[in-house]
Amino acid sequence: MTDQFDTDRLDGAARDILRCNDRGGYTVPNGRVYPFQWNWDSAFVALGFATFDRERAWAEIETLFRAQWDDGFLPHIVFWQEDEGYFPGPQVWGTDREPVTSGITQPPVAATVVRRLWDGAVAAGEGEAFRPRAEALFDKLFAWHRWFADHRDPEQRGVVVAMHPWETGRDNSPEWDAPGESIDVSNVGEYTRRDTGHLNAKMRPTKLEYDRYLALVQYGRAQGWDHAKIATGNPFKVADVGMSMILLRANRDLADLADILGCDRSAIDVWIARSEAGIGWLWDEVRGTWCSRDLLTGRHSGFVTSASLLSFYAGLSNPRKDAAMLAHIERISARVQFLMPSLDPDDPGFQMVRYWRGPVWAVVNWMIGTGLAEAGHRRWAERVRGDTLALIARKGFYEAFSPIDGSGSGGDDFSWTAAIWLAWSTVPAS
Ligand code: 9WN
Repeated sequence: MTDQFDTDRLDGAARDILRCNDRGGYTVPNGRVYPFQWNWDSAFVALGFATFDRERAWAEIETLFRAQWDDGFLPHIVFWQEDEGYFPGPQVWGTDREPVTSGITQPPVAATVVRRLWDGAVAAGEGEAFRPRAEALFDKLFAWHRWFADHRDPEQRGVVVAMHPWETGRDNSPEWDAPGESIDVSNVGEYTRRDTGHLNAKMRPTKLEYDRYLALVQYGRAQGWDHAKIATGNPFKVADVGMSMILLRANRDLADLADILGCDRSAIDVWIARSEAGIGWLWDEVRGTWCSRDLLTGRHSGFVTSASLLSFYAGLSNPRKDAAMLAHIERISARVQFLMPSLDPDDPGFQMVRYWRGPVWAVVNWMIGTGLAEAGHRRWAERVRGDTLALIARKGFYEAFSPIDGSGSGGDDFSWTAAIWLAWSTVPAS
């Protein structure tokens, strides 16, 4: 599949993007639109660096964890430097921390990445050199995952309850439309968005969605970013299928790391068991899909999204549900040129360029493809990988892509897209 691409040239371009977006120990997703360090972006970026600069890959994660709070919370943005180009900036968040951070988190991909960095170091005969760094990161990852158990699963269901759409990383997914209606936006006040100054507004969330994002930031700030208080009274509490699958996977990788490093894994095993027992709550029998579920109303979203397909990545195995998800892939593949759209193209709300309502995201494809390959669905895994590479080779390193015609959407020269290119250009999905 990769033979049709000019792999050497594209590998070089991808490395150049990572180097260019490197701000010294951390990488911005895109210099103009996102001038700070983002949590799950950095995890994926480390996968890219690992293909040519192992030291720099580890540093990416270590820098992120320098912003960890004492209770284990790991913020979604670290504002290492001032930059007027992004809204909402540190003053709006008002977390009063050093370094300055946001007050919400993002999907916990990092443990899975550290597990891979470790394997890479061992394969290169450098395991012992990296062991102290792996041990230090293990403790920090463990503290973050414990924070999830303490603050993002208030009913102890074995899922991850997002307190903000930004926390899910899938900001304007239609999964948040109905739950978002209970957010009071009447006191949000005036503000100026910066994203629509950089990018076509058609590719971005709407004004109503931004009002809701800001109302939730104002709510968290009014609670002094006390996550226990937020978990009790937040007007938005949605068990996110994406984060729930990603955390289950991350806990499996963290447990493996515990074994490798000789650390205690008993608490991690409890979290895994709780997830395995509880995640069925996110299966929508009517729609026949995994999807998010509003904790406040108990309602399933009913949407088939790219996050629905992370069940394989999570290591879940159920013949009936797996068959249903594979049937969704088959159906969707007949409707689009490039897998995997972030929303089912048969959904009336599908929009090919509006952010998380249609476009393909390379990082989500990496997780879907990895999971499908591990579950033995190699044909689909290779299709997802091949489509990802074809999109990038044809159009460039965009933030996301139309699944219909492949056009790039969002920012260009995007770090995580470059990273996934590097992680996938030479090796099959695994
Ligand atoms: C808000 C940086 C981030 C990604 C998210 C993506 C987008 C931010 C925004 O950009 O979110 O966190 O302002 O749109 O949705 O997944 O981490 O690339």
